[in-house]
Amino acid sequence: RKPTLAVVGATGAVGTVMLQILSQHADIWGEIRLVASPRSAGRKLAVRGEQVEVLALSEEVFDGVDVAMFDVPDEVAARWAPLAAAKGVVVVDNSAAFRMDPDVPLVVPEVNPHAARVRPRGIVANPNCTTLSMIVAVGALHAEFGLRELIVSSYQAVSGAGRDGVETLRRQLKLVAGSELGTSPGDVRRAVGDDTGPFPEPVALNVVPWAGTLRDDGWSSEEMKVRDESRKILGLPGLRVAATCVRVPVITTHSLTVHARFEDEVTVDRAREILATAPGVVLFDDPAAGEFPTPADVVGTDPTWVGRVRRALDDPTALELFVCGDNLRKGAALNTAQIAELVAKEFTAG
Ligand code: 2RA
Repeated sequence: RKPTLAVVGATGAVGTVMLQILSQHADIWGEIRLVASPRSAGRKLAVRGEQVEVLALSEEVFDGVDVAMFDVPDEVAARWAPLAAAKGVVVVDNSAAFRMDPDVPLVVPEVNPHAARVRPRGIVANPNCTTLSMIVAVGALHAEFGLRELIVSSYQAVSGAGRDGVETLRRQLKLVAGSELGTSPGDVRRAVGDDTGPFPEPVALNVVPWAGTLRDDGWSSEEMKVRDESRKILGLPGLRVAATCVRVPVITTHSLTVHARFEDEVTVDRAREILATAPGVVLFDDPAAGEFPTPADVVGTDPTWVGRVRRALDDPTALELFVCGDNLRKGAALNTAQIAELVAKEFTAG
């Protein structure tokens, strides 16, 4: 039989992409139920070419549901995912509420698909978009070379902060367009005003070395997620990881520079072969021809794009990469849908 799916948070930035993906992927689902906050209930959204009414989140909404994809704030997921799981629903959750719970697998289907089968709490967690934007490429290299250390810097798109992030950048871009701004200290700040939306500083004509909330010793929550989640997904609890997360004026698609150190010497030729054949990865790397991934070209696509593959000049065991991934697709909705599809196979297999 075809399993019943609920999409919880169907009206958000990621929920919208979830519905597009459900309309594009093979139609493996029976009923698809759309769920959101009471504020959005009654709206109709298109999925699989049909208009479906959005239902208000309640316990009853999970009656008869087999799998639920959640994209809601952490505190909403923390309350509702266990309630749904208690009704027998397998919850695939894209919040941070359960990612580091030892009884909740953290799954990237190209890297650790088997982890999705062991879910003592009935919940499978989807990683954060920053981790997801590079982990498929890094995981493929790890499988061959054995990863020892990861040093990354992110260049994160504003849609990682939701619709508010996108609206903030668009508003600020209008305020600075066609101007001579960006030539003296504080001129951009004065032009965009005090309302910097979800960001601590203006993001138009700027880069902001901050994403998430403050954690111990000056680290951001986003940087801690990259470290903790990479370790869990790769099954390397002692992996050395250092991340610096930066917001840039890009609407959608996170980019990262990656310095990855491995157990033994690596060659660029072998690394390129691995990246060229790894599922979910596109190697796009010919600097002489001006070819490398950029967010403006990658947005709207599914794979993890890799370019600028070099061996570190001072360490023959390390590689340098530039990686781009659409933070709303692979970084959120797509990976969640891929996990849900893995779980769905258990139902269709009987
Ligand atoms: C961001 N990674 O880009 C976050 C969203 N979960 O802000």
